[in-house]
Amino acid sequence: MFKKWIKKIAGPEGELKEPSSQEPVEQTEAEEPVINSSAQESPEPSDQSDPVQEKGMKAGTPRLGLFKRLKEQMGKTRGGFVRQMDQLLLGRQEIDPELLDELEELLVMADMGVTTVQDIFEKLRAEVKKKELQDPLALRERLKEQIADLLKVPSTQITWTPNPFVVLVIGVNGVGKTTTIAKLAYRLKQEGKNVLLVAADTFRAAAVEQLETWGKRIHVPVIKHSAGSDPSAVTFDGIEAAIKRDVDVVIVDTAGRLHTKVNLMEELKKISRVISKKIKEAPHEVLIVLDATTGQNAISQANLFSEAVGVTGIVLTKLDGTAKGGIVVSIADQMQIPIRFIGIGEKMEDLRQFDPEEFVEAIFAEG
Ligand SMILES: Nc1nc2c(ncn2[C@@H]2O[C@H](COP(=O)(O)OP(=O)(O)OP(=O)(O)O)[C@@H](O)[C@H]2O)c(=O)[nH]1
Ligand SMILES: [Mg+2]
Repeated sequence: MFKKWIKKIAGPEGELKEPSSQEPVEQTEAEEPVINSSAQESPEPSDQSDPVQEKGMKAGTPRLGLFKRLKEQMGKTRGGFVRQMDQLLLGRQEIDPELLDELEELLVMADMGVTTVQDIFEKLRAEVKKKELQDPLALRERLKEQIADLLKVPSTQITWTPNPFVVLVIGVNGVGKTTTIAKLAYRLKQEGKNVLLVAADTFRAAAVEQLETWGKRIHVPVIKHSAGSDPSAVTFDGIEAAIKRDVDVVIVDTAGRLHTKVNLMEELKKISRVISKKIKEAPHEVLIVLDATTGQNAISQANLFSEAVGVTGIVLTKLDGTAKGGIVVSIADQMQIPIRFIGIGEKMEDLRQFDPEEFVEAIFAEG
């Protein structure tokens, strides 16, 4: 019986999702960056309507509703492993070894990662043995605390200075890089920052167009070249434009897939080098975007990208789409790279600064 529902909530092992819009094309040999190449900028939008009212961006949520929205959007995780955990604990008078075993299995199935879960339960079992933990409710509280602790990876906040502050966004195809960039740009703009986007995903025409469309919607300029051109060249022009225009934050969008993975990493290294040539200490932030619905796969992706370019922060998207929100814990524990933002939906404000306490409260909340 237990095994049956555990399978039901866990679902099949998450495979990498192929985005429908992406057609594989031959990768062209990367050229050396061209100084003063014909950088094009998307025209200033003539449409001055409220960007949040545009298609795909529903009206804003009042500030007070932020926690409520987080809780709602994490509904799948709460309804998934958290509810199953509560069903296990409900009605039990004491903590017996079977309960601990079943809970442990549940957390592994919720993508929390075998090593992470083992570490948690080693501590819990020791506390039970010493009679520090006596009843299932106290166990639930302790588990919540432990998860919150694991999520608190020591980190400094993003400073967004010096300016232009360069953010390089990387990750495999379809994880939500471009959408995240739009949400982040929107957020920074709301804070009064002058933002510039660079369309360095020149792999397919649709990618440049997608970023341009977002740029128009949120009224943020986009530096682009034509599709198929050298991503490093457009990056070079983007950084140059950012310096010239006194931009506060410049965000570089990159391709998620080229001909082979090796080439993608080489390309990213090259983009990063081009940025540092213009601004020595840049990119100031290298954000890897990971899709929560791909489960443990996300960890191997993060490792792969980290080896190639020094990742400084993680964005975990599509947390609204998984019953196995435990992946957050696994990533924080195993990567030891701060989770900067989480994507919890398709609205503009659904990119949240990651707050471990708030996150744990939201998934463990009643109702
Ligand atoms: N539900 C949900 N969907 C999201 C979230 N973030 C991104 N998406 C969706 O994921 C899909 C892919 O997003 P993109 O931003 O195009 O992904 P990408 O990484 O830029 O993809 P490539 O350019 O192909 O490498 C889109 O349909 C987005 O709307 C999120 O937090 N929640
Ligand atoms: Mg993209």
